[in-house]
Amino acid sequence: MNERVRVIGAPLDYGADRRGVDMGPSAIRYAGLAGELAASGRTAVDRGDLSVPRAEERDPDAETPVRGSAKFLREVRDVCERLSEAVEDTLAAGEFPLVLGGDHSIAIGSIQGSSRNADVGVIWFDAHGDFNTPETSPSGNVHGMPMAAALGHGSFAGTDWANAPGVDPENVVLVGLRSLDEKERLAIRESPVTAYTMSDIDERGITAVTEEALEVAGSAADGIHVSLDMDWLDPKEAPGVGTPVRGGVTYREAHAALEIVANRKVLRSLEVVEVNPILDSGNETASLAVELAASALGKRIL
Ligand code: 6HN
Ligand code: MN
Ligand code: MN
Ligand code: MN
Repeated sequence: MNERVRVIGAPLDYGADRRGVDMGPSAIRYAGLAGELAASGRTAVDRGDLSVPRAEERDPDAETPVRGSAKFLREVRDVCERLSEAVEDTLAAGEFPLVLGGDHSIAIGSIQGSSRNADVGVIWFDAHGDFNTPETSPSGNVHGMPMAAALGHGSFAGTDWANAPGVDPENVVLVGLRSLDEKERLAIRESPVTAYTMSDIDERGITAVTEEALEVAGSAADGIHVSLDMDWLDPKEAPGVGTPVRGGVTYREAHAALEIVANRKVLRSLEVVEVNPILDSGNETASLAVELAASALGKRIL
């Protein structure tokens, strides 16, 4: 893992219904990101935020494969293309990309950027599978689609902006599932990805599940991209998210998982998404996002 961290803000909220997640990068910085990265023994450089046009000035249906089926797809694509470049350039410069969301649709860009000309595994910590396509999505929100987009499913197939050819679905692991749409559920079952529900975590414990996830994702030759959706945590710990689902992982389980990730030393890129300061209580979710990023980057108590 590269020692120098490059922070890239992606204040995108086109992929979700609830406004406010565009303020996530600011809230995460305000919660003390720079200090925690230093406490993790990293030197960090903050490249600021990618520019994202205001949603109020855009037509959600300007470019969708089926009308209304993937809202603001053109805007999401535009930001993801630039994010993909930024992540690729970061790795090429020998630095570690830390991407701050923004809603989860930005993962399309980070995964593609991280896996260009490389063989990369993905661990997706999330209450949701984010495995919809414009054809299956009940909401039309692109933040419910990024994993399927990266794997080139549905109308994402053959597009050059969404596919991440460097990611083999055999090396993709979803961890913490507890809310799936019906067609999304079938797509996950039919796909070669590995998926752990909250029941798996209940039965086997977070340590065993995370170690197994690292085993599966870590067989990719060039490392792992971790995508951390803050709604992976229980809403009691992380209330500031747009699509909370009861029954998530605890504060300690989340830390344990990301510490295990850090111990493996295979982390190639990291993103933290879905922090919505408007829905948060006292920047609690942003603070937790900072703590968990620090754990993943190697911060230790002793
Ligand atoms: N997230 N499955 C729902 C949908 O609209 O497709 C929820 C997606 C949530 C996405 O939290 O990143
Ligand atoms: Mn480039
Ligand atoms: Mn998600
Ligand atoms: Mn989610």
